[in-house]
Amino acid sequence: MKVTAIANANIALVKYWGKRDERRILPQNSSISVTTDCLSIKTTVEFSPEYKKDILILDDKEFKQGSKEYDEYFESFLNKLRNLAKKNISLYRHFNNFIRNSYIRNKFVIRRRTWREAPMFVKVVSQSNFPRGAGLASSSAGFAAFAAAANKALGLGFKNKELSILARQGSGSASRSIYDGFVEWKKGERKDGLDSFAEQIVNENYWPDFRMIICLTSKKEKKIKSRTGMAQTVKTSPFYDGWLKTIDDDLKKVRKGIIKRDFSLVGKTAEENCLKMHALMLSTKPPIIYWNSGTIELVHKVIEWRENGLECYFTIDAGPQVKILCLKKDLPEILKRAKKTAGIEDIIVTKPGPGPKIVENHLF
Ligand code: 2P0
Repeated sequence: MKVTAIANANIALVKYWGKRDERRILPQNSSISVTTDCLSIKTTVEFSPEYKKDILILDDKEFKQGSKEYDEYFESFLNKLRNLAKKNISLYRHFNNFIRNSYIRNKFVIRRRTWREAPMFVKVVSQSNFPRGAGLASSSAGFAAFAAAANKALGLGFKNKELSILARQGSGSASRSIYDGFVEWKKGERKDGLDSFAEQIVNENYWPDFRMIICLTSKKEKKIKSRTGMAQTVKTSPFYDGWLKTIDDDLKKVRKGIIKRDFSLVGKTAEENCLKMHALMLSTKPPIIYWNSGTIELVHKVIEWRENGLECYFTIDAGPQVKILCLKKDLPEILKRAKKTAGIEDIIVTKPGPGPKIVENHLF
């Protein structure tokens, strides 16, 4: 069965940077994000015994089995899906039908394999409407769309909690893109990761005045992937324990700020949390410096505008892009000023947006 899903990237207000279990993708700390309404990835998946290998095409680029990216990002996720499929009864019928039909078609006797023995490969084609791998949380949207489509294609029947656990095993931040609005990924305590999933704090309509202005200072793919960078940080930053000690307080403030729609509390805490994460990156050996001159220019501007009475805050992820947090009433003025700032290549305005959707028009 061919299924297509669309999911949106989320931007963290309290960041995830470091794993306690790299294989299961279990984080060192909980995190909070807002799902965007416009950074979207559309993904079509089809599992079929007719495919002789996995075929993965992301933004027109094929990721071949055996390549570094395939091994690092897809192999274990695809095997996970195959294992889930084997446990699934509805697939039994699908495979038996396939085998019966091919028997009738070919008019020769085939050994009646059980569905458990049948090879199960997948074709995945995915298109994003924003640059991948540039610090815009593309893996959050990518794996959320992939998980949502696979859930339907394999008839898994997962609800949000299980879907969040599944998406997490593709990419940690994808666990949060399963929901609309403001979302918290609870780190969990269990070794098997069954209590490490995201939950919604409030839905996409709860705080209609919340805005994020995404200022792109470079569309190039970053040199250090988040996965590699965060592992190196956990191993080498002398500040990592200090970071973990402050997280509960940041989570509490951002959660409370969201529920009370207290923009100052959310903005101030998110900015401080982002700077702490970048202090970790800078203190990693070898250092991870995602910022460029446009990033620094905008950071200074946001602080200056705020000091002069225009309330706004910044957050920056694993890349050079600056996301300015503001309220709807201040959007036109901040946009005008951001456009005049040196080093900005493009600007995208976003607000709290929806979770994954299944759609009819497939990519192949
Ligand atoms: C976040 N980032 O909370 C943080 C802030 C980047 C900076 O989640 O290894 O791509 O696939 O779990 O999810 C980027 O990490 O890493 C990330 P994996 P992921 O949004």
